[in-house]
Amino acid sequence: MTDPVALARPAVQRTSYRPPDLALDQVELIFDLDPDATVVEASLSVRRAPESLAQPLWLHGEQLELLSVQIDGRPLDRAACLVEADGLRIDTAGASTFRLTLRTRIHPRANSELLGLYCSESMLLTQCEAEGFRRITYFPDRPDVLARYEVLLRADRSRFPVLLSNGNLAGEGALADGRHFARWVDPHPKPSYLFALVAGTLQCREQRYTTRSGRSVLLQLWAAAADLPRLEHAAQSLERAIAWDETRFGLELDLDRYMVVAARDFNFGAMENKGLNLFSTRYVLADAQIATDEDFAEVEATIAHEYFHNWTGNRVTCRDWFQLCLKEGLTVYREQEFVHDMLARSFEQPAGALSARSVPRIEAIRKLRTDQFAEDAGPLAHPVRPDSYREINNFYTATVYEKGAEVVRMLATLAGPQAFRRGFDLFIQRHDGKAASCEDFVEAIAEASGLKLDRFMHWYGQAGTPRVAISPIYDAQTRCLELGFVQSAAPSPGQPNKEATLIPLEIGLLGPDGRALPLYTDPSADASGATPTTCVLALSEPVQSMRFFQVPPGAVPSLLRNFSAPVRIEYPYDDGQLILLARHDADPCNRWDALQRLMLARLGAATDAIETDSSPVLDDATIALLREVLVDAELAPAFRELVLRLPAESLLADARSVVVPEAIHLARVFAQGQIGRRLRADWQSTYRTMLPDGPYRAEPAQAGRRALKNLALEYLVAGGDQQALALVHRQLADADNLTDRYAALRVLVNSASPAKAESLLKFARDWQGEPLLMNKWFHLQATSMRSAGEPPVLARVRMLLRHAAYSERDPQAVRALVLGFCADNPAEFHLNDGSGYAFWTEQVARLDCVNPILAARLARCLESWRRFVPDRRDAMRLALEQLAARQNLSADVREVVQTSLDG
Ligand code: B3K
Ligand code: ZN
Repeated sequence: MTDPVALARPAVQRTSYRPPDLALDQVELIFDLDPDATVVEASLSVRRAPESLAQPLWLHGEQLELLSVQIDGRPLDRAACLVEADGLRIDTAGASTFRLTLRTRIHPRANSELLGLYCSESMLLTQCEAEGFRRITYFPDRPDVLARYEVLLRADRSRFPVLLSNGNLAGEGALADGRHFARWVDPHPKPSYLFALVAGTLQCREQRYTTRSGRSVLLQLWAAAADLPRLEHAAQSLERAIAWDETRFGLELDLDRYMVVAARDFNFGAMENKGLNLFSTRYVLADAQIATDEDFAEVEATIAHEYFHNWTGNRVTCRDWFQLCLKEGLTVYREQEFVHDMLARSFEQPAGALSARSVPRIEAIRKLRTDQFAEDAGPLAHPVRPDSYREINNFYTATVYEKGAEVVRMLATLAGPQAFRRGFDLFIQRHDGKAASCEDFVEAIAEASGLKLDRFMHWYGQAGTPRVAISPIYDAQTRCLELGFVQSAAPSPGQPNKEATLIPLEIGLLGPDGRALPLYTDPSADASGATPTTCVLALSEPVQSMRFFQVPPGAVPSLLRNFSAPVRIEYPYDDGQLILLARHDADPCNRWDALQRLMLARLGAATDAIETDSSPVLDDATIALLREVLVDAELAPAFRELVLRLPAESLLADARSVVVPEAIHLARVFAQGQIGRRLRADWQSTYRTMLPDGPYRAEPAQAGRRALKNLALEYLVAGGDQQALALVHRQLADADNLTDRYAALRVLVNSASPAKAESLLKFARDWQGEPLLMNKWFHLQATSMRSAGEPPVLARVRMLLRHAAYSERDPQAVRALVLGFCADNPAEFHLNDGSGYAFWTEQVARLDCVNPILAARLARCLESWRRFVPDRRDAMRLALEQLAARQNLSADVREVVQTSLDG
């Protein structure tokens, strides 16, 4: 539905924050649930701030039908209430404490935005973050108003046998006319965005967990009956997450009951509602037939993420939505640490362990560089803590989440583990049960560590990715290496000038033989002692330098180890130095990074060649280096797979001054073919060596072997190996798991094989009753590569829009098919006939009438239009302008489109 206030809505400014003018001691909610018309009675125990008494009371509210208002049990005169488009103004005649009772009617079935109370299949459920509670009842719907909630749910028992809300079950029973009730009491004060209810036909898998203080907690995971066996992995992940938070952060589960519910229609991955997490099925259900290894990992990480919010987000919440990164950045950081520790547990033996453990970190770095660096360089760039927004839903971004996590990681690096933990504890202790700001967090870390963090605050306030240019001066006589550092940041929308910030830069030095050198920062240092081989420099000036002594000629610096800050490093590495780092760096992240740099340079040169109609080449030295990695049994298979997988087209685009999508695509296809063909024998033996040693297990070591095996398959087919297609078909037929089946199907679909149509049909026939698999099937086709003579991928996408398993009301299906095509298939989306942009305009406009949050996500696919070759640039600008000219755009889409054009 189009938001009628979209055009009028002014931007919200961070500096305009005012504390709430009321407090709520208690909130009682009664729901008479019905998909067509639900009646909500909300009783709020209000205490108004003395200075606000002369003003009418303001409550947020949207799309509500107001039935009645009472104050202290007395009906309020209609004249004392003014219903506005975005809320309700009530004249409370100067009363300071009173009980306000509001009855409203809402229409869950008509709610296609999936914000507030809505229907998913036969279920009723809620999504309130960020501002969805105001679509349930009139309320001070802001995160700094915390209250205790008691909830009474009433519904028809046969249609809604299960009735859930936050907290503990305080009673349930039968009512007249086949109806029943459940009463839930949440002992912990919470903001309205953490409210949740679920009603439907669900079953649960339950277990008990004893916390470290000896409390027994009931853990329940709810899903449709048929999905019950698919909750095992999530249940085990939840137990691991609870235990980890106790040992690693000293945080215990504070509830008697903790519930997780799987729902098909959900706008995001999951939601951390207090004691009642809601999950999109994709992020909670897993078994070998419906989930890939990646999905298993994502389920574990998401279960953990939502659980960790119980403290970072729920017990300590955000003062206002500008502080979103306070809960999201910190929780992503905690999630990443959890994933790392779980992996370290499964790779305890030394062979390949270091490289195996580094895989999630490298994945995180790659994601940040691909998604967040691009966001930071475009018109929608915003600081980790934005300064203004029109629609907060548009700010659940890679910057707030992923860069937000890097900001927390930098604090941990600067403070060191013990001081960071002391600061974290201080933050929790000080703000428990309250709403906090980013300053509160940084102050706690500063206090516990003694660090001076004033300059560090620029990380919260400045958009854009800082650059650190590093230049070496080596004096052979004194054996002194001086590194000069210049930090800078390009202007970003609304921020023409940037200040120097505090950057932790972890570095090491490699001798010409690849050995780690001790870092002597003092000329008279005694070379006999144990001197560290890695250190963290804290850069805080625009220009500064650092000297290292007793450095042999030919030493090579390893910079930004473990990606210690979200910056771009510029250093005049030559190929020989990169090869040295790729072979020997003690930091696996930098080994990977050195190879990335080499491959980006080679692919850049190949793109140049294609753009100028000459023949691309790939030199023997690069091929030889890739081979070394491929056959190095000391390295974990998962690490080798990461290193050997070519950078995505979107990352290659980031390195171009002008993006010509088809040239980038052809360059990547060329390199893939070369690497496949010239290393054919090695890929063949890798495929054989990596074959499974037994039935499928979703555990990291096996998953790593599968990943490398499937990469081998991809390269073999790309290299034109005639027998490889037979391997693909065999794997497709014999696989006992989705990872292998899906990988084989992908390779086949991206090949020129005429058998692909039949295999695609078979997959759909076999799995038509499984929405999760049908979405994968959509995504695979939407992101597929076209062979010579085939029609454009868009023709297939348009056909699939009419498939019975596709619905534009289902966010997962839309993400798989429409967003899959527009965001993850640059070569086909940016065809120079403009067909992709016409499709985009049409789909954004359609979706905006159904689900503006999702439409706004799709709208972002043109944000980097300015970077493209003129014909595409102009076509994209035109598409954006056409969309902007439409009258009834939602606030969500309008903000994205307008900012893309203006910025
Ligand atoms: N907090 C939710 C995301 C809600 C998105 C609202 N626009 C999930 C998470 O980050 O854990
Ligand atoms: Zn989160």
